Amino acid sequence: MKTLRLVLGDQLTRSLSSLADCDPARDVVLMVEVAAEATYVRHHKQKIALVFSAMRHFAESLRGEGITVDYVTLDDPANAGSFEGELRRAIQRHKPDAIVVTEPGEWRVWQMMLEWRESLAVPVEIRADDRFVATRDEFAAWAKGRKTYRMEFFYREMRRKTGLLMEGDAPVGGQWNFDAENRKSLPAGYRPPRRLRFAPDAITREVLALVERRFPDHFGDLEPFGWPVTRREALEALDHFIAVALEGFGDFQDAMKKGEDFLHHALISPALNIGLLTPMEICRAAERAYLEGRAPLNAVEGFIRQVIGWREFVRGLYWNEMPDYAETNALAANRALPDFYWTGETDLACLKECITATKRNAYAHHIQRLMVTGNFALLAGIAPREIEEWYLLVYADAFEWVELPNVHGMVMFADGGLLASKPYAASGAYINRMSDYCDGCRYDPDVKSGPKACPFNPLYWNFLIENEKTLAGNPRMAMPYRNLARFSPERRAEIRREATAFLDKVAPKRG
Ligand code: FAD
Ligand code: DLZ
Ligand code: SF4
Repeated sequence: MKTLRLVLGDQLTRSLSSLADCDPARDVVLMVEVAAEATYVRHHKQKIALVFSAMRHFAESLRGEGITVDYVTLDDPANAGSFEGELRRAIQRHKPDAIVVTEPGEWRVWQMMLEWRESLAVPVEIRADDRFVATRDEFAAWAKGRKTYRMEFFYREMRRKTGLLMEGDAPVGGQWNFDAENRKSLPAGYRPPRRLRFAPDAITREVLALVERRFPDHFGDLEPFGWPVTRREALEALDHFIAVALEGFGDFQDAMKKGEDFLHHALISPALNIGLLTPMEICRAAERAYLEGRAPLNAVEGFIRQVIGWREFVRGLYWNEMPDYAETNALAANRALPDFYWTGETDLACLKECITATKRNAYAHHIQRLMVTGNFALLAGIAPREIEEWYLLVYADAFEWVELPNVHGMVMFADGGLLASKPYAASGAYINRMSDYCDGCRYDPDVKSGPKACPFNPLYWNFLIENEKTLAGNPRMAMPYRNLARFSPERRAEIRREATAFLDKVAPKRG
């Protein structure tokens, strides 16, 4: 039986379920660069370049094994522009008996695949994506009967399942979680390790030219482009992270520093999310570093928790809750995304720093995403859809299964607390404590009102006032609401006035 095997741009893993029984003598692997995927949101230029270059390299490596790969480039004059159009053309060319695909990472594409089973003349088999630690069914079984989902409990299940950092049934070190040790700010004069960048080869250079030509007005700087685009490069990046940065990953996980875009973060999410690495291999590599005394437990546990905890948890939640999940708006947030999210032109120094880094790198580290651009969007009451689209297109690692729960649930609390027990709302004091961004900002994090006041301050209290009905009963919000209760009516009115005047200027209400 001749099988056509469609491999998507974030499925670049040799052990992919749709490639498992590939017969090089008969089968054809189909890979397609299509305008619909490059433009359904206006992805950062580096993200398109990453996906296309990694696809082209993956096709080469399959060909090296003797597999026939039918690769359609974006510039092919006959390119139909969509997955379905290209599948129809490929059916004409190859006359397969069956089509095999691995389930996609986005609900949108999942719906397309379900339709193909009805609309294409050839039977379509959709296989599970087994590149995750937990299956969709496992998460659903764990979630059943729970009103809210908490990562920490799911994470313990994943530790037991994988045996990572386990001694029998007990966690290594006697604790599941060492997060309390992971909130250090950087010492003065601290210099983080230098990170690996990969010089574009001929294939990548060709893709860079294509992206510049076809997507000149998409967000972000295309060059310098240094992301790993092959499995070999991704493994090198992983080794380098473990050798130079993992040691400080825990201690400085929440720290931010001007001009330092990467600190001790792994920089592996783009490669991991397109399939060049697998979650278990990166966790085993980190565990080995601990066992061999090359990295401390708080760093290694923290890192493994992000991967088999958060990453698996948000994926499970996404598939369990979609499509209704994306529609919720528990805080009725409805303001427009400020223009400066696209330009970086703002006098709030922290936002300027994180947004310009995002433009430069198609990357920002977690705490920048959560506590700067995310925190501002939460406090300002930006419409969830607008901020979600921004996060989906600006980062090289953004695919909806991982982006949406992080933005909708973790940042915006739009799911009313299904994912997080409380909103991650913070005033300027938090940003000042965890970064040096406030030094030299025209605003002052210690000033509460007036023209010098850090805008995060009135916005923080205004957020609490506006959402009092929804949030005041949350036990984890008891302290901020106790503090708010001490404010005089005049002080509350002043906060409302200052915050509204600021927001009406940068983020007018929709509708
Ligand atoms: P590190 O900080 O070194 O962490 C190691 C790995 O852990 C990451 O590569 C990632 O695979 C995993 N991880 C860490 N935190 C999370 C998390 N909250 N959810 C899922 N996986 C996690 N991650 C994405 O991969 N794609 C996204 O589109 C994405 N959008 C985000 C949006 C917001 C608002 C927030 C707050 C977080 C988002 N994250 C997303 C999670 C996290 O910020 C990135 O995974 C991380 O910054 C990637 O960089 P790194 O490889 O250097 O990660
Ligand atoms: C992100 C992306 C882009 C920009 N382009 C393509 C493409 O041309 N062809 C392809 O197969 N995949 C692409 N991707 C990744 C898909 O958007 C991704 O596979 C789906 O969103 C499902 O997760
Ligand atoms: Fe950001 Fe406020 Fe600090 Fe300026 S003072 S960098 S706006 S937190």
